[in-house]
Amino acid sequence: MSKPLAPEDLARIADRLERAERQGAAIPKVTDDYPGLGLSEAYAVQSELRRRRVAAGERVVGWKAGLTSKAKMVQMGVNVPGIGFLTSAMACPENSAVSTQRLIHPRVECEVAFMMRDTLRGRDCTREEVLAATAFVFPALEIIDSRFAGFKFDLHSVMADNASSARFVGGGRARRVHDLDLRSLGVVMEKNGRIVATASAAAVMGHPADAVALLVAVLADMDEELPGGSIVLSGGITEAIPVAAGDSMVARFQELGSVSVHFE
Ligand code: 0L1
Ligand code: MG
Repeated sequence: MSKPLAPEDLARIADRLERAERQGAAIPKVTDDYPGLGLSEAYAVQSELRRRRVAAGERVVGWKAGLTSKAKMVQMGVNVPGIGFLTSAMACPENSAVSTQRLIHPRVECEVAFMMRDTLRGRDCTREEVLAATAFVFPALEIIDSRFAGFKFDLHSVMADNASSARFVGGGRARRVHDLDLRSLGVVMEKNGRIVATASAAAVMGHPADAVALLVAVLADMDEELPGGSIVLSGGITEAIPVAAGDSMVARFQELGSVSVHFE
């Protein structure tokens, strides 16, 4: 077992990640310099990044589960899901133009988003509890942007990096969960009018609500809860699609309509 990192080391890692994000410049993954970084220390760095963003005036508007589908795990070579926070500064309007200027190597994921009505807490949260606490679901695109060179990392590095969170877009139609079978929802991803991926939402842990339950359990490990009023992104259904300035992405969901974004 390696020695725990000192608080100054965790602050230094947060400094590096914050600078990389602000400057849009990649850095080596955290474990290259801190091979002993544990998972709880990685989440402590993530919490420090969250604290700094809130201190700078951003609001935490929700959370995301990441690496929740086989396609994503295979793409990234990481086989354990994790979570990240979402702030008001990351939210982009439906069909808006997102600047790539401050992004390093953005990729787009299509996800089922949950709007929570009730607060959830605890390590044993179930799919049924998630569905009962959900006000509605809607389709979303998440724009991820690893701060690490070559988009290459391990689980601990990427969780310190807030699970590669960068921007997100909600759109389509809000639907009540009890009017849908979330497992069998099909989605088609298009880049510049061409189909680049298709899948069903069951790809996310068998049911996207299970990803929300997992997120609640990870929050419980940090002595935190998922507050009512939070947005939750349940994880990329297909692999993430690389984008650059000039590209347009659309995800067309069965039952939920479509959500789109452009890059400039
Ligand atoms: O939202 C995600 O699934 C991303 C989690 C972190 C891994 C990645 O950057 O692909
Ligand atoms: Mg995602």
